[in-house]
Amino acid sequence: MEKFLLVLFAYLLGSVLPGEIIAKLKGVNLREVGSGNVGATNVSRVLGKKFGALVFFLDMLKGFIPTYLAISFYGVESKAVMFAGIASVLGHMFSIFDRFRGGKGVATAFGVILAVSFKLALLSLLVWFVILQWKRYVSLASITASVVAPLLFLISGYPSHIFLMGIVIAVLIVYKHKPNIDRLLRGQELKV
Ligand code: NKO
Repeated sequence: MEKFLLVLFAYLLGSVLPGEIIAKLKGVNLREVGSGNVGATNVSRVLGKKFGALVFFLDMLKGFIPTYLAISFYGVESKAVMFAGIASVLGHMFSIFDRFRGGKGVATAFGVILAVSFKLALLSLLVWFVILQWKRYVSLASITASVVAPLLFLISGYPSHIFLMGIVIAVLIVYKHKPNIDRLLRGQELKV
């Protein structure tokens, strides 16, 4: 029961979309500008870097808090960690407060990884950063880092459900980047 409530909390917290709320307060509808996404990248495009950083931080906390709680209560060996992590990302991507729309899950997934391992979070961030510097596409950096992150869990000897959590989150992130992938293939994706 407690575990179920924690997973529910993760989904509900994930469903709160800081990007959308902050943009609305500034009188902007993110769906109509830039990439149309509610994530940190589009907020940064439309409202500037400071707001982008704020949205990244808040979206990241939505993954970090429930996953960290699950690990503190039940230990990383518990499958509750996997369910809490996936639920937070699902909340962000398919928000109950926004007719099951939402963001692409990258910052929230980063928070989940950070709760499991500071070292692997830093490594994922490094992958993201290197691809961004090299190719100048945020989406490509996010897709690559999300595919590499579960492999890092695998080779670092984490329990198999943590690896599975990473795979599920990576598949969800790639799925949500479908419009970006189409634009990348057509050479129409926006560079930074
Ligand atoms: O507007 O469609 P867009 O061009 O905005 O946005 C594409 C973008 C959407 O994601 C975001 C969040 C940006 C976060 C920036 C810092 C990310 C550091 C991530 C480290 C690795 C995450 C790995 C996840 C693993 C499962 O992509």
